[in-house]
Amino acid sequence: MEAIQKALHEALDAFDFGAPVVGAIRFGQGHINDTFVVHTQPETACCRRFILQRMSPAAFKRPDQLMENIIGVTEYLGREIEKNGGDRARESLEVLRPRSGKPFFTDSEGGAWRLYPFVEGTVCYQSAETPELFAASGRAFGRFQRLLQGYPADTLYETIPNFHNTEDRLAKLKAAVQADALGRAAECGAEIRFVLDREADCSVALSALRAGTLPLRVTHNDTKLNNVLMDDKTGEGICIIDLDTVMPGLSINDFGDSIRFGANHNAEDEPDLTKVNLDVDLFAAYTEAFLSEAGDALTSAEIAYLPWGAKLMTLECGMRFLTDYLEGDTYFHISREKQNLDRCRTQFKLVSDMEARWAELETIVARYGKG
Ligand code: ADP
Ligand code: GN1
Ligand code: MG
Repeated sequence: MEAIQKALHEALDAFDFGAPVVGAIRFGQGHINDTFVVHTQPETACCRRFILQRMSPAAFKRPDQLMENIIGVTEYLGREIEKNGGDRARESLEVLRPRSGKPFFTDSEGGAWRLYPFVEGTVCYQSAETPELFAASGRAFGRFQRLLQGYPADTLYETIPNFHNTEDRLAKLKAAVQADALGRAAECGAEIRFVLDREADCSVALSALRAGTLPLRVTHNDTKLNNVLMDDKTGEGICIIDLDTVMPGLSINDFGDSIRFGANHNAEDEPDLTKVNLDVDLFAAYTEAFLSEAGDALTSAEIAYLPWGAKLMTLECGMRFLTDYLEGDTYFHISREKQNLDRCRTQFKLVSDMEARWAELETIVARYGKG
């Protein structure tokens, strides 16, 4: 039996699902955690589903701190949603504890597992099929940012230190090139050069933070389209998920990571780069929607720096894929050879597009920003 299957069975025994479990299968397209959907069959009601996840040991060294963050944030969000007349069971995640009463279960190999109700009546998209859909995700992430405005940021643990520290990501890439553990650096010459040509860019947002121009906020830090569940009838963004990286950070990064993933029509690992293009109409749709919810909570400097958020999150993510490729694909899940290199290349193609259309991006942001 695969090690994870044994651990999965231990985890299934550790939680009280309130009804017999009839199956548990892998679910979703996340790159980090091991996610399973659990089906149960109550005697009189219809099937209830749950999301059972093993948190990635490669990404998260302190699941205890991570779960403390998530419990704090989801309880706070739940109260804010109720105050605004919303449905907290649908619009926020709820951590379901194991029988032990602890926030998560630890299996015999040390793996850490958590459980959420499956948010029914929702769809998780891998690409922005329409501008309306992308806009709906923008409103959801903008609302998330606004609702967490009053959350005490100093109580949050840094679940991945230096997560969006682009200077540190650059240093890690350089170290991976230097070590060249698998002899892969030679085939990545163009990609390595692409980054080195943009070394100064890696400090733009961090310098603005150090200068006090950009404030630290409570941010999600992983605002991909597939981290928001959309209502299957109305298409509205309902529930923000994947809260592992909620930490103090920059609002422009939350905006930028959504653009990175969503403002083009092809997959993050598309090997044919002629198909990978920044769609400026999608950029505009997201910008308008995000600012309609978060705009009043942001300073004019944060709004002015939004194009930088898009470019830096895309450059940084490409650097992270490249680093992982050079180190032997130990962090991001892969399902085929060179997938991380392909992912890196799509990111750098999008960075080039952003640079070529920079003035348009600034005009769009100015149009929807305040003032
Ligand atoms: P990863 O960090 O690996 O991306 P996620 O927490 O994003 O893990 O979960 C992976 C996928 O599982 C999501 O993209 C989504 O499809 C699905 N998912 C996660 N939580 C829920 C939930 N509570 N209800 C429904 N689907 C969920
Ligand atoms: C990972 O967990 P997931 O698949 O939503 C990663 C993000 C990257 C993204 C690239 C904790 O996101 O930072 O931007 O892959 N999450 C973590 O697709 O490293
Ligand atoms: Mg995810």
